[in-house]
Amino acid sequence: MRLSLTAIACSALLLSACDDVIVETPAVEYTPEAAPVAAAPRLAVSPGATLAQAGDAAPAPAAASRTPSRAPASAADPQRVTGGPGPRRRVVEPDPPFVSTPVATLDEPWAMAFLADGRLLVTQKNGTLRLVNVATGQVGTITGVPGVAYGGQGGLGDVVLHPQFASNRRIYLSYVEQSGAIYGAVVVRAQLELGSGNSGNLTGITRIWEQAPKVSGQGHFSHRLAFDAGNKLWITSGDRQKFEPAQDMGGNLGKLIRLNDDGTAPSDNPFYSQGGIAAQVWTLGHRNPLGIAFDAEGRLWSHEMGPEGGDELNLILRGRNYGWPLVSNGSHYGGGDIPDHDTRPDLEAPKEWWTPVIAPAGMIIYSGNLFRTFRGDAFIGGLASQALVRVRFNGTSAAEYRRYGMGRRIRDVEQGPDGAIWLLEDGGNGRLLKLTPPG
Ligand SMILES: [Ca+2]
Ligand SMILES: [Ca+2]
Repeated sequence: MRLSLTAIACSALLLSACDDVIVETPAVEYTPEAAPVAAAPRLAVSPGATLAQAGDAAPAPAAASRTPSRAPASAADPQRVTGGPGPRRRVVEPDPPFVSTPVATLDEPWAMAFLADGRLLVTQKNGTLRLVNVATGQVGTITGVPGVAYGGQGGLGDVVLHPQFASNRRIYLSYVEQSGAIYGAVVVRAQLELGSGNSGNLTGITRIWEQAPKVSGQGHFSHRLAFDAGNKLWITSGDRQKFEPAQDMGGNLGKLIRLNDDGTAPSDNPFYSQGGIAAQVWTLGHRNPLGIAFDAEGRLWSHEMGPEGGDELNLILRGRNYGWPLVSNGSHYGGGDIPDHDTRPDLEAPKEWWTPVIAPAGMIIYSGNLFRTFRGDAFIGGLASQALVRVRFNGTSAAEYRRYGMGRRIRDVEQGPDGAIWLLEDGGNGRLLKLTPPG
């Protein structure tokens, strides 16, 4: 193990913010092997933790009982080395490291995506697609959105741009549809035609994917979307609160889905040779994944809500089984036991997990230049925890690093074109917040 000069300096000075220091010494390089991230402390579920039951269901007034995490200022924490060759600049992160500015107010906002011109598409759960001029706070409406089944956890869901949006004007939307007494999420693609004054219209709507089977109830749709650099579309598909379908390769509930941009299954998917729905599947054994993001190395990370306890952050690996409902570090609501992940090493364990729950929703892995010390860290919205949860990675390890109380349930997180971080508060009169460095 190589001990860095920075580590020695941090030990000597016991600076609480030492892990945010970027040191002026080109001779010292961060090596993952030499700087393991300390495991986050585990707190037992408190007697009052029944609020966790509402984490992914309905707005909960109380916050989770776990105290905001401060990673120990140990010499083991990796320093952040940014920039190219040459002298390092010393950067000490302010605490808190951002100021929050409300920009607009929306009705049950759920997801957002920036256009290249800096304006922001925002979905509202009731089926309305908004276009926000974030410079003025003015909010317009994009018409032509298909009818959605609004209720429970369902409605209009995610919105993402095709990687070649500039030339093809294509966007992708997820939403819930109803057939009689059963429900399921669908994904469509459409052309976005922009009008004047933050207005616009969708044309050429084409359905490219749907949950199968449709089932009763209006929970755990998940239906978060992401594109990778190779134009593949990723869809999180929740277990619809039906448990066993997450292990059934005859359906796509409780799975992570990987598709070509036209909805067909790529021939290099892990279960492609099985045909049918299995051909769409990348991973299985998921519960309610509401956040998905790629890191700078192209690794895919997804978080998911646990039951009573056991929220997870998973590194997504081709063809793996993530265990739900066979194992969970949480328990069934009301205390029914579920074996923990460590009882089944054949099933992929989370890289970080939370009990009590944070109720994660939305996620970015920061790659901007506005917050230099944020680069490479994940920022996860917290519903029950009413927080922005920051996770630091060390290769394929991950641990909560900071937790910023926001006083409201946070539904989604995005990174803006200028590197600012944007949050959507959950529920009626949910505000769009812009986070920028203080001062
Ligand atoms: Ca799991
Ligand atoms: Ca358990």
